[in-house]
Amino acid sequence: MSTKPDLLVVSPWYSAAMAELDAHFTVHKLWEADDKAGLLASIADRCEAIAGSSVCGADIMDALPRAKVIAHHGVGYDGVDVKAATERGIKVSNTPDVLSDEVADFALGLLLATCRRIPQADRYVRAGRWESDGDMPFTKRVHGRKVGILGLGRIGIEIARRCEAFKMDIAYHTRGPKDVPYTYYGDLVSMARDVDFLIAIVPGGAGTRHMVNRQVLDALGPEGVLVNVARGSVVDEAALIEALKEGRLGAAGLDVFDKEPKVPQALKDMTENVVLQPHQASATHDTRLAMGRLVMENALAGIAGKPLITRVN
Ligand code: NAP
Ligand code: 8YV
Repeated sequence: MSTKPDLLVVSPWYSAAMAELDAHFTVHKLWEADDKAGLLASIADRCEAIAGSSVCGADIMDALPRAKVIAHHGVGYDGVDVKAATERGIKVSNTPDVLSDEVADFALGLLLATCRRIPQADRYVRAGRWESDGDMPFTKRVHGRKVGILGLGRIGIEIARRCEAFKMDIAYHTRGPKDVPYTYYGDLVSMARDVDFLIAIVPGGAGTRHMVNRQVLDALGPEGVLVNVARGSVVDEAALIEALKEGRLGAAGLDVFDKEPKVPQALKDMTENVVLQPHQASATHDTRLAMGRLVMENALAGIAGKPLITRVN
């Protein structure tokens, strides 16, 4: 019989990182099990660690009464019922910092792709339109413009540093001002009115739900560009679709959506002013390996009764 501790994996992450779990744990893959209740019941008397990349609710915690730790894959843990975990004495961890540079690189890439219409230009060349129609219509300048960053935490600050390199005038909105050389706005609508680009990078959840609403989108305006690398829930998707359709908002670059992996057909249909990405801001081999290892280290620490490396609750 194995002496390795049991680990329940609710939902998967990068396969190369998950393969490393086997050296330390007896891994139980809930998402693959036909009889999920049966799997949970079979390990209920001994499983002390849970891990996952999406949702973890009280039902799973109650099915594993010996659980000491939930090691979440992702810095955003809005899918984990942290309140329920705390009530049950279960520690929760996430994967901050190791992905900040990656996500910030991607945010700037998405801003450039959206303003300079890089995906559209690729399609233009492939369709032979360069030869038949000549040069593509000109696009929007990025450098030297005004950017508003919604959320200036670990990732937001890295986005701001990259915006500095693009000689931008940088503003931000958070619940309180930070000790940074950028312009603070206590009011998101006012910031949206004053900037060319709005980049969302706040956590998801009830506190930020639909923060980017019709009023904010209208303040950003017909020449404005929204980049969302935060969570789908942060933006009122219906209001966004209307604003784009009616030309009240210029363009949007979106990595995250309300009901992933489903993306509204209306957004898919807008091929000229919208750039869509499959929630991949952190998805490089290096960063996903680092995130996976942090999940593993947190799960091991939790089982050993040691302080978690990146504890949430
Ligand atoms: P963080 O360090 O906790 O920063 C969060 C920032 O948001 C802080 O500046 C915070 O400032 C601000 N904030 C929180 N609640 C707010 C509210 N109600 N109104 C205004 N500002 C608010 O988090 P992070 O590491 O930068 O990550 C941010 C989020 O990015 C994650 O939670 C995740 O949802 C998302 N993310 C997405 C991807 C992707 O693949 N697209 C990858 C990684 C992360 P105050 O506390 O001062 O308000
Ligand atoms: C991942 C993320 O795509 O860290 C986050 O909050 O959104 C992304 O890095 C996600 O967590 C996959 O597990």
